[in-house]
Amino acid sequence: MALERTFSIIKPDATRRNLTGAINSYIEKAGLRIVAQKRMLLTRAQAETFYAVHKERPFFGELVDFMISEPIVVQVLEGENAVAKYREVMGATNPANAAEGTIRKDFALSVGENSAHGSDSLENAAIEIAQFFAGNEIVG
Ligand code: IDP
Repeated sequence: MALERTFSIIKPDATRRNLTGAINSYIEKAGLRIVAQKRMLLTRAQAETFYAVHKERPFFGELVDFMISEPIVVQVLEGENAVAKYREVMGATNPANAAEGTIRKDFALSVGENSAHGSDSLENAAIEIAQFFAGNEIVG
């Protein structure tokens, strides 16, 4: 197993309900370290770029509107196998299908307002981290 970094977003439905600390405790209990973190409001352009892979999907407009509706918290998480591990800690995209004890099972409101984002590959993690953090903002 390798020490990896993944990119995480605590989404607007969660910041709105004051769940940043609660979600961070799921992350830390899983053995992942939060090595960078900032609260910010995404611009529409940033949200459209971040989710560009979904631009042809019917929910794209709704997703972008949601992601800019309230502040988000962007994070870099570090640990053994961090990409896959954080996907496990988050649970399935649709909270109805998420396993017990996962972030999405416990906090998500719907398939769209699902509280957390985590990179789906090591390659995408590096791209997403670079979109939001300068190297010297990440302290492992
Ligand atoms: P992931 O976040 O679990 O990787 P993706 O399929 O990459 O899931 O979708 C990205 C995000 O788009 C989801 O987390 C969710 O917020 C939103 N989304 C996905 N499917 C739907 C849908 O059917 N309706 C509304 N929003 C959706």
